[in-house]
Amino acid sequence: MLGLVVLLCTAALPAAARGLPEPPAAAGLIIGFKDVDEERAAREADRGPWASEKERARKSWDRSARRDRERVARLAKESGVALAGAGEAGNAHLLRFDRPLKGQALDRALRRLRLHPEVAWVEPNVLVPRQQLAPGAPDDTLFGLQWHLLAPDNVGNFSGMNMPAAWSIRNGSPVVVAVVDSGVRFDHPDLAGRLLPGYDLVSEIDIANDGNGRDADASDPGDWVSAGEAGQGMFQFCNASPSLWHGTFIAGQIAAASNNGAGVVGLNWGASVLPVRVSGKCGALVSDLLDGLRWAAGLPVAGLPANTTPARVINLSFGGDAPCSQAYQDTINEVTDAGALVVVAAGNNLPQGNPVLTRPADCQRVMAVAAVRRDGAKADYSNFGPQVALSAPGGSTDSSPNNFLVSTDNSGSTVPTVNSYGYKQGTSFSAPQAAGVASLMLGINPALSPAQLIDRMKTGARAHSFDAGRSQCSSTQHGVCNCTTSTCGAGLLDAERAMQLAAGPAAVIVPLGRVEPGSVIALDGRPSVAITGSTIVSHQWQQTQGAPVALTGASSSLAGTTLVTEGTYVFRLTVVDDVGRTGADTVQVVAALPPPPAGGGGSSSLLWGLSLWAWVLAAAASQRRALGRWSRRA
Ligand SMILES: [Ca+2]
Ligand SMILES: [Ca+2]
Ligand SMILES: [Ca+2]
Repeated sequence: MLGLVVLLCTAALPAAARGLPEPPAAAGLIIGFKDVDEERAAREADRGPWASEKERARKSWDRSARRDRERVARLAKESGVALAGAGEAGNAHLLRFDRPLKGQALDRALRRLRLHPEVAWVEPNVLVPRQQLAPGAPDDTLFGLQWHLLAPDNVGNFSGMNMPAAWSIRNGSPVVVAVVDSGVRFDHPDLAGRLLPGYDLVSEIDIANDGNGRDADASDPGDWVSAGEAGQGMFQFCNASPSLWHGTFIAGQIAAASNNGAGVVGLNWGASVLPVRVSGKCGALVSDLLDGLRWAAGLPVAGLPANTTPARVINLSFGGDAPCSQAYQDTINEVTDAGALVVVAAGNNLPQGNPVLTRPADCQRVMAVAAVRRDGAKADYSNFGPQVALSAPGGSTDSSPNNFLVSTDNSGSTVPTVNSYGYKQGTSFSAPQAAGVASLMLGINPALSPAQLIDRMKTGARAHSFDAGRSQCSSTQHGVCNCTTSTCGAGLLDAERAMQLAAGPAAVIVPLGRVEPGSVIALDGRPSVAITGSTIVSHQWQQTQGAPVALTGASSSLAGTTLVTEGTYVFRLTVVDDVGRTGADTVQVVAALPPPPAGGGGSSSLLWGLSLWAWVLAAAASQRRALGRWSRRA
């Protein structure tokens, strides 16, 4: 009852009192006539010689406009609307009020004209405000060095990600992006306001370097390896190295404070970075890394508080020297099923000289990102292979001039000192490009699943560059080479195209797991959604894998079938919205007898997630030299 009273009171209040923007006053009405103007139609049809036609068309327009003004005046009089004058509004007709009208007076005039039998439609003639300043050129002082954000010019900059055009669609989406990495420098001024607390999951004190195991402080204390530590004990395979501030750099790439007059620009000006610290000195334990993935996605991890800000996108810039394992794949499956896209680095030629993908880049359902140089060539360090989704700028020292990526950094070579900006290269830094763009897409269409994000980013990718002077990437040509769709993914990441493709409907299917053979299953696509303002008008199911089965209700949101034989089945749902945009997704179901009782324990050995830094370390010296050159150039 109270609600009803309040509602009615609210409705009776003027817009301004309700906190709504008041509708603007109208200077007149724009009117469309129901009948086609015969003279204008004749003018369109009758086309004489070019020179005389222009003159004839002008006279014809004047003639019909004069008559139309008389008609507007007559309509105004017949409708009882005071008229100051009549004119044109493009191809439509204009009725000028003798004074601006708003509120009820405007409503009355609109209604009266609409009721006239000769009027097809009426709209108020209002002032259109100036467009808000396009965020095409943020004022961050280092934006000029962020070549990889610019539109491609197809001359020197082939791999620019087209961010200014993407930002004109939307420059900020309040999406949580986890950076599962070395932690962050919370006090970096260009990350102010962009960081969630996150968590520190580094369990071994020697690796953690913060004096304890897992704790709530995800700040990066530095991950240097001293000459005395290198090659000893747990650091057996590590060389001496300075601290790298890896997570801080990636956090800035994704979500640095943008258009704040300082430092660098992030990809998503509204994202929150969830720092999930899993690595310290020498890298990360696989166990910490996989726990970190789970926690990032909001899944429970024993001994840790619940993550109240689960990530929709997870950036994982790690690699290893082993193929994807069940542990990785199972965790990735669960994280993906929880709705988080796992974006991974393709790897930096690990194992040495071998460009094939290793875990997690070769795992299923992740988005593996290879690195290209500014000219679009595969960066010499980047691994590649058929599992790569697409390529994005990763910086390069081997081109002339150097084209590193610039982002938030720290000057400390051991413990943190001055927060600064640094220059790096690696697939560690091509993956965050895709993570940032994915987070922007989720702001437009939060219903997009990880698979749909990958699919749409691949669809929107631009063609790889080609230079006749370079070899095609292959098992024997894996330095700087020409990418193809079978080596470096669907193409070059294009943020504008990806954002445009985000707006279609999202096919959403209720997940199916494992069933026993003979089970009747429901294929449920009812959660599918169109973006705001559209509706889904059709559903279509089809089988894409497994022994053929008959589907019932294949053209409805809820279909069904019986899985008679054991095996893996995949079904695809395609939805179409009312303006013809499509979205699709697949669901996998395994028909299998229950497994026998498990026996024996798995080996939970100290597997190392060999971080990609091993390679970064090797390049550290040249980076520092190059940084000097940049400093002089800048
Ligand atoms: Ca700790
Ligand atoms: Ca800590
Ligand atoms: Ca900035």
